[in-house]
Amino acid sequence: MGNAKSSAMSKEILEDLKLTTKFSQNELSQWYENFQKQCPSGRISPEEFENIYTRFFPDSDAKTYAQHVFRSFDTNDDGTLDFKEYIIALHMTSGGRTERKLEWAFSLFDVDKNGYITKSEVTEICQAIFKLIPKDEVSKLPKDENTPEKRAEKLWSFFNKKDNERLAEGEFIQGVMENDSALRLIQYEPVK
Ligand SMILES: [Ca+2]
Ligand SMILES: [Ca+2]
Repeated sequence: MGNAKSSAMSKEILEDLKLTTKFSQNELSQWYENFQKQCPSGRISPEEFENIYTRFFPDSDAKTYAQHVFRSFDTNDDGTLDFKEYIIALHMTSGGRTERKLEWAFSLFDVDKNGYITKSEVTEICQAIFKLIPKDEVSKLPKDENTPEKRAEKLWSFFNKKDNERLAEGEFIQGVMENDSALRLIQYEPVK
């Protein structure tokens, strides 16, 4: 474990992460060490990522959602997550309604990464979110959001767009900022 060479983070990456996240040098070094232990190759594969999600959602099917999240974290599109992508993802997804988190949510919904969200992309993510929800919770959902299609319909209605129109990042963030229901519908928080 005490291999100084493999656990030392490159200075460049560390400086970059200190600038782009709110994490301290200590925190970053600590996480890097953990990351190295769990992931000696230094890269997380889609399968490893799915396994992490599956552990968090043992009563439902987290695979599809994990694939979407993976895509949104893999900013350089090389099919793996490196430490930097992982930490930036961690930074972006923590916190309730920060602009960063919503920027990330936008990239989650922008399935084809073209800079806009369509209603069919919203439906696709709602389908993935639905698979995360355990069956007994689905039965307790409000009538107008108890299927992926209804959830997508309701979410889309907050953005004042026609079905064939598309949504830019600023419009998405503003819409979610202004609506607690939209904020709730873009994510799934397990009942604790
Ligand atoms: Ca990558
Ligand atoms: Ca898109």
